[in-house]
Amino acid sequence: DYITKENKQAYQYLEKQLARLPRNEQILVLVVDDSAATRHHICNLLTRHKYQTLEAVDGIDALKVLAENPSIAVIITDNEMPNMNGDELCVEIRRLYSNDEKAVIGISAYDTLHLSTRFLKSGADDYLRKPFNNEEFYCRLSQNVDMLENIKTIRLQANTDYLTKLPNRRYFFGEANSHLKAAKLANTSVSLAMIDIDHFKSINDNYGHDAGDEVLKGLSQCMAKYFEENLVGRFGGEEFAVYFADQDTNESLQRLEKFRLFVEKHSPEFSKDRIKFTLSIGFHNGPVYSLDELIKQADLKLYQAKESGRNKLVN
Ligand code: GH3
Ligand code: MG
Ligand code: MG
Ligand code: MG
Ligand code: MG
Repeated sequence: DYITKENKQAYQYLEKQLARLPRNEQILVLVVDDSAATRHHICNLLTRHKYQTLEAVDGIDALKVLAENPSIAVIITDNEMPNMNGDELCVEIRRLYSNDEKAVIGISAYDTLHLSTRFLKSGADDYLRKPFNNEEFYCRLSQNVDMLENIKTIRLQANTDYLTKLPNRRYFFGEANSHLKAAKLANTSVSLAMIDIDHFKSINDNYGHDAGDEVLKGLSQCMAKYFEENLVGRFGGEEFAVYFADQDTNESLQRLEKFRLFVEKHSPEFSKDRIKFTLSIGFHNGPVYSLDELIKQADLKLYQAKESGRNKLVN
């Protein structure tokens, strides 16, 4: 009996490490194989480590199951199947879903025709040859899941303003620009508001930079709720933008005015120093401009709001 007590403990530890229970329960894996026995074998391995599983009997079936279950993160596919081979399925999956969203692992017993290369060239992220070692299976799967999660995290961080957790300027521009393109084609008009805190510098000067940060965070939370149906972004220090897609102009203006009045009244609730502040807002609606032009126009109105006494909405 070569399994000593220490070995056994180490092995159990490894098993636990690999299982990563709380995470795996949230990972949905699609197993594609024309052999029911193989499907069941792989699904058993997956459920042993708490992964969620779905099955498909061939490529056509796999594409249908994928369309019905957008949360599938990993696809494990056989190669030799009726209708569509595994590498053909990979090509089709990559036409529909990027490597950032879904990982594909090819599995096959026959590797005479450089199948691993074909799989990888067709868009698979990894390849396993049958019969495979279970630990290698878990490791490769886990690495692919890690990769998907890292990409998700990096993308979220790249799009989010660290202080306020609002979408940042980069994300705002990307989203607004793609909507603007569509609006241009549809010949619809779009609106944008620039929102700027009045005399924010004096908040920093009087209460300190941390208090200023608290105000920015509080206001941002409120803004995210108030404009949850629109695109909100932090543009710069104490300057925010709201892009109104497909919303009636009067409705947008009413919402902004309501928000301005809410902040005027409730701003002390945003910080423990109960700092009172107000907002100036510039709004522009027009037939489709470029985003830069739209921002320029809204900025001009914001400037007018500042010049004419602040704490107001100019459109
Ligand atoms: P106005 O009414 O004309 O907008 O005046 P203002 O004081 O609000 O505008 P100004 O542009 O003069 O000052 C903005 C200040 O915002 C200056 C800068 O130090 C501060 N600021 C920028 N980013 C941050 C931040 O992340 N945290 C804090 N606490 N302050 C910031
Ligand atoms: Mg097969
Ligand atoms: Mg300001
Ligand atoms: Mg200023
Ligand atoms: Mg400013």
